[in-house]
Amino acid sequence: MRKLDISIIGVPLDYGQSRRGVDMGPSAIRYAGAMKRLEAIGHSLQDEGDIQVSVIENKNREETNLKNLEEVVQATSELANRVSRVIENGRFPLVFGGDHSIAIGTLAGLTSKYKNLGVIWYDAHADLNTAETSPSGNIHGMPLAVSMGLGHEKLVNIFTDGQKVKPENIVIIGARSVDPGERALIKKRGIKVYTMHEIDRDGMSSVMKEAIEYLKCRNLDGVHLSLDLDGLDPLYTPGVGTPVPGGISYRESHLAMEMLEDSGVITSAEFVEVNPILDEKNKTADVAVGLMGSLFGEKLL
Ligand code: HAR
Ligand code: MN
Ligand code: MN
Ligand code: MN
Repeated sequence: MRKLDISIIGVPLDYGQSRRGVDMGPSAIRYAGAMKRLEAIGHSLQDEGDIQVSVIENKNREETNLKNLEEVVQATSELANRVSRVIENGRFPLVFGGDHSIAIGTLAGLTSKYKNLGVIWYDAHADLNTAETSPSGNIHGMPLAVSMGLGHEKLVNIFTDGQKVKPENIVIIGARSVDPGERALIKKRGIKVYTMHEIDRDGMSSVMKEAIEYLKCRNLDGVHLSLDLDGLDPLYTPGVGTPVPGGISYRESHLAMEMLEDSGVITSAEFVEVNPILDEKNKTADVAVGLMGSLFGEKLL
């Protein structure tokens, strides 16, 4: 098992969507014992604290249907800087959200080291909308498109200009709520997607085996895991803003994390969309920390 020097970064951002409470996600995940859990496995942990998230006073806000654009730009820019510093110090970035728009910053910061980065997007949603295709204007439905270089220029040009991740280096797992514009983009760019259909039909073991093989064939210098807790069925993770029934089970998710750990491919990770206000006794944060345990090498025996 790899012994890692892990740096935790909290991002209490809730401006990428419309429900309050997800800004308390980092606290909930810390409270659920993330540090102790990973230290017990043998890793060395450092908590870098939270990114400052501010309301931007800007009387001249541009006309756009993107909600809270300036706030998301500010927070994700700072996150990108922080992530790049963490990897420059040879440490493993582990980011706690916050809504999924934070991935714009995480992926941007990772480009300071990884020039051919792979991404596993564990999510009920594809998060491939742009201002033109978004049904909601919520930026948390856009981070994967932004990272491919598609969307508002202020988001696309965070940290460095343009594309951060190549479409063929992306694998989406658990999708079951995909908008028409996202479907078109998946087809056009040939993004690899394992929907709930493939997970039901072939089983998580086969899906993860294929996904890992697929990424290993791409000559990647790193693989980022972006885990949206709504990827799991709301039965297991009720504390999320946009629950979608028919999701990945608790055991399937642990198996997925265990297989990623066995593969040794993951070089950074983030856990997002934990909303303690919508949760049942911190259940969702507890599940998040359990999954981290499996991802970082906790064994049953
Ligand atoms: N696709 C919808 C939109 O763009 C919903 C996005 C959802 N939520 C997330 N992201 N939690 O995974 O508005
Ligand atoms: Mn808030
Ligand atoms: Mn998401
Ligand atoms: Mn989602």
